[in-house]
Formats: sequence, C-alpha cells, structure tokens
Amino acid sequence: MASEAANGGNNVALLAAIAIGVIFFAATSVALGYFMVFGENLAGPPQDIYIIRLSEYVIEPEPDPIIVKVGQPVVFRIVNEGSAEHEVMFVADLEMMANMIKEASLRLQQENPELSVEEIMEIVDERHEMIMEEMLEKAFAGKIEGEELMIELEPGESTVVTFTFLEPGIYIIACLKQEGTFPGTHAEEGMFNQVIVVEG
Ligand SMILES: [Cu+2]
Repeated sequence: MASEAANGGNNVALLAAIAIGVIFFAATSVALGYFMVFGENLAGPPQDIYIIRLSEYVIEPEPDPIIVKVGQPVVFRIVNEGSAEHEVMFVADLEMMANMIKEASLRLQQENPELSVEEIMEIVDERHEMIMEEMLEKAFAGKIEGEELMIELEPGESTVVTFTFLEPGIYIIACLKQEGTFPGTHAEEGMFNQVIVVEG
C-alpha cells in the first residue's frame, strides 16, 4: 500500500516533469522562432544579416562598410525606402555601365523624338535587364554564388537575399535606374556603394 502510494507519487512527479519538459520545449521553440523572424527588430541586426537601404539617391549599408568573409553565406535585407524604383546590382565597371545606359537613352531619344521620357526609360530598362543579367553572370562567374545579381525593388518593397563571395576584393553595388535622373542614372548621383570581401 505504502509502495503503491510512493509509485503513484513517482508517476505524478514523472508526469509533471514530462509536462514541464514539453512546455519548456514549446516555449523555447516559439521564442526561437519568433526571434528568427522578428529578432532583427528586437535586438538589432544579428551579425550575419546586413541591411541595405535604398533611397534617392543613396545606397546605405548597415553596418557601414559591409565587410564579409570569403566563402561564407551572407544574408542581405534590401529595403527600398525611396519614392522611386531602385535596384541593387553588382557591377564590374560602374562608369562603363552608367555611360552605356546614358548613351543608349540619348540615342534612342534622338532616333525616336516622338517617344516620351517614360517610354524611353522603359525600353532602356527592358534591354538593360536582358543585357545586364548576361553581362553580370559572365563578369561574376566564379566570384559570387547565390541569387540573381540584380535586385529591383518598387518603393516600399523589401527582400532578403543570400550571397556567397568566392573571391576576396571590393564588390561595387549600384542602382542604374533613371527615374528622376534621366538620361543619367541614379549611380551618377551617388547611388552606389561597396561590399568588402576579405579572406576568412
Ligand atoms: Cu535608384
């Protein structure tokens, strides 16, 4: 009788321990999940997430400068805080690319005087997307692994992308959109920055 009571007591204690364990596990999971989703708002950016803010006409990284290690996946949260469409694009030769877009715009304008600035920007942008993506892939083959090398965002839009840099060096990021700066690009107004990749 006494031992049955003791067993009953043990069972209760065991059940209580299991219940506490389950509750603790659930609470930890919820907290961890919450932190993973909202943690950057609560505790500032975790070390491996970098913020890139876009607006007229700047690219502001946080922290500044962004210094990352070769071979390690890097998470960027890119936010368009401006009132125009912007992009983050990796460029091998910024001046060349910016000039190319400007010249193409001016040429198109000369050849098609009936077209509005908006129409010309649209045509250049479409070509820009096709040609650039191909050029970027070639220029950065073996240097950057991950998502597309050109990320376009509408005003107020944001996205999270992951890149792994396979070679050390300075990687220029720029916005080559033209809204508000036509026939020049946003980059000409200073909308560019860099990601510094160092040996691990
Ligand atoms: Cu821009």
